[in-house]
Amino acid sequence: MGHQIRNLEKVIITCALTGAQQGKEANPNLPTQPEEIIQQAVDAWNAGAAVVHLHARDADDRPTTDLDVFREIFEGIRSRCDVVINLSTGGAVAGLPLEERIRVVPELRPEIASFSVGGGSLLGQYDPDAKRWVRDQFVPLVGSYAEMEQIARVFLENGVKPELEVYSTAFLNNVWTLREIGVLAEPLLVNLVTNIPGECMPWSPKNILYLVESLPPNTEWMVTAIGGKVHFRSAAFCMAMGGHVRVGLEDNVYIAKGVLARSNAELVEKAVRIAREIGREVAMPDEAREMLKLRRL
Ligand code: KMH
Ligand code: ZN
Repeated sequence: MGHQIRNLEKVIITCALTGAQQGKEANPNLPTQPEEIIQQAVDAWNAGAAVVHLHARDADDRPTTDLDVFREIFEGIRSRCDVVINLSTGGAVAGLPLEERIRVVPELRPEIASFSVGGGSLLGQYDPDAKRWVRDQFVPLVGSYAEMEQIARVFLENGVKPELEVYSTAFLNNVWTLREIGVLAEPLLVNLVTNIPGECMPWSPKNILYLVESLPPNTEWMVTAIGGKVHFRSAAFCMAMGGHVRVGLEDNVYIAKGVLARSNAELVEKAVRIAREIGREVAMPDEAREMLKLRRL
């Protein structure tokens, strides 16, 4: 019997609104202040996103761990729609300390929060013409396995689903071990982050197939494909494979080659069109809650 294309579950679209890296210099439509982020979260939800992933920025648009800013955004979105909110504990790339970044979990108890399950990555790019490194930055993530386990327990105790950020295949060892210890609530939710120049997996169909086949059973997964070249190619490929999708200005500022996106919602609309064209139905927020077994708010 040939491989039956099983009835694929609905696709959860996550919209990554802001990030901790680029700002309005990359795209003036990238939202950085609370009101903008709240509005673009609602617009992304209206466009079909079941989950919005967000970072906070201070009054000067710099990444911040300030809980009051996160709370203003968190409560602003919740007062206007039922989208699932995934608060970032990221921002290591901006030098924000881990103990500050993790506070959103116990303090705000979002349904989901990101959790980078690795020690760190060297991010950088060599310019052969200029004969120099264009970027050369070590990004520390978690300092020890004991700390990684402790963080996982904080998520578990607060009923917050960790979106496990996997930047390299080696991080998958940690996912399996944390699962074995019993500190990750089923189903696991994994975000395979690809295409950041440096020690991060390059995006390719072969790599995605290998990574997905290396995940624990019953893991819900998506791919972050950084940059306009691979962003929607990845979305189409992952949806065809039965995976979920992440799109957003945090990861890609273009709607098409050389054309800046007008908003996060425009990126979500494109992902929804692709989903429908290949026969995947788009999950509503409550369907995503059911699929991911999120705690009842
Ligand atoms: N910035 C993305 C490449 C996080 O926020 O914790 C990965 C990310 C991690 O979104
Ligand atoms: Zn992020």
